Amino acid sequence: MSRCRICGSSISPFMSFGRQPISNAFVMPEQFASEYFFELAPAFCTECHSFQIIDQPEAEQMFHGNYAYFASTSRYMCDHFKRFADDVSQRFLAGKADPFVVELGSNDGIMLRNFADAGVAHLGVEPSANVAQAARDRGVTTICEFFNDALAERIVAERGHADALLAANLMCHIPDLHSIAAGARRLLKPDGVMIFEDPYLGEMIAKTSYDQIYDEHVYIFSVASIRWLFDKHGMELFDVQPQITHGGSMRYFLAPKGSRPISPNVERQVAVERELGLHLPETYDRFRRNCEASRGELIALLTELKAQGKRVVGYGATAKGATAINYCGITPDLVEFISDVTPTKQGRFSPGAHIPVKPYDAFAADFPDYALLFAWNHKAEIMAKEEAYRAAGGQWIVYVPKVEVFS
Ligand code: DWN
Repeated sequence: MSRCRICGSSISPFMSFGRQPISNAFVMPEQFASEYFFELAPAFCTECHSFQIIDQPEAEQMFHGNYAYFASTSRYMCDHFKRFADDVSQRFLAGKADPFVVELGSNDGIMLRNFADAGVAHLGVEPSANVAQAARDRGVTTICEFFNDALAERIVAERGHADALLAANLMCHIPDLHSIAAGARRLLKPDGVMIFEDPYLGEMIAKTSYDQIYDEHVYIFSVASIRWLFDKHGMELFDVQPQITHGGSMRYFLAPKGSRPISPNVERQVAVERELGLHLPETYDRFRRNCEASRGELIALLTELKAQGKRVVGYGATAKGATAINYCGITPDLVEFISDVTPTKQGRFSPGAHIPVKPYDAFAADFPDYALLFAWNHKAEIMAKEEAYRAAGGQWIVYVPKVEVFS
């Protein structure tokens, strides 16, 4: 039995994905023998509605000076964060004298550079030194630290209170959310807002996108779980907005209690979650069965293609892919290599299964028969630029929302 990180109730895992590696640790052969593994097992807390993994590796093992993920590798995500920044400016900063914007987990500055370019005072808080430096190189003021209540106090002392505290694909990575929520309350001006987005539990369950569950994602949030948590810290959820990014995300809008009218969107989404049964243990039993079925279908397909002598190559060496690869038992025997545009991943091997990661040119120079789309969340963007592969007869394999081949 384990304790819920949010409310302290007892929780137990409803399934296990088995031994999993650090999802963004792309390794060299001399590191194979010392690779770190942990048991990946999710649980749902019926008391505070939080969905979380039982064990998570230490933060320093995941976020450090060689962090592999640079958010700006997707053109679509660059546009998405431009729209996010514009929306924040128009809706919450207009008319304010010298607004101050803070972003947690600001990565390579993909969002904050829009504020930097507009001359808005800003601060990125990013614990991985290499991506933090990439942000600085783009003119984004960034400190390389983990955010918590103590850092919030320091930022207030050194730079003042914030008008907007932003985060994207960050909150779900942090085990001690109470410290984040307390820090957010401390950092914000009385009329300030906290806005963040993360992969959404409702979408994950509906799409059986089990690969959203990996070391970095200690939580997958619902509206009910976010409302429960921030209520304990004098903060109120005043709006929510579904997003199509990362396979279906939710954007949460929070403010000090009583400072803003509450949109009907909040109650509406909580009602949707009850209809989806997100509060019921049987929903997670069904999810487990769906994961098992998906795994069986994907492995059967890859095995059959191998028997037919077809070449299969992975597309996008995603962190998500670590769960899919290691849970399903995908080996270099079934997937020849994974193509990825990120230089820090190239020439290395995927965590756990050790499938070679090669530059995009390796894919383009010798098209495979099938491309297994680990970056399925970027499907529209990737399909738009892979016309030549399609024209050459190349086929795609996806496994979310179901295992499927298409051309
Ligand atoms: O929360 C997180 C999300 C936002 O980013 C982190 N925990 C880690 C990371 O997760 P991921 O690796 O699953 O994210 P993506 O955005 O699905 O990764 C896409 C990968 O595919 C990158 O390595 C870049 C690569 N890629 C590519 O090779 N060609 C992406 C595109 C769009 C392409 O055309």
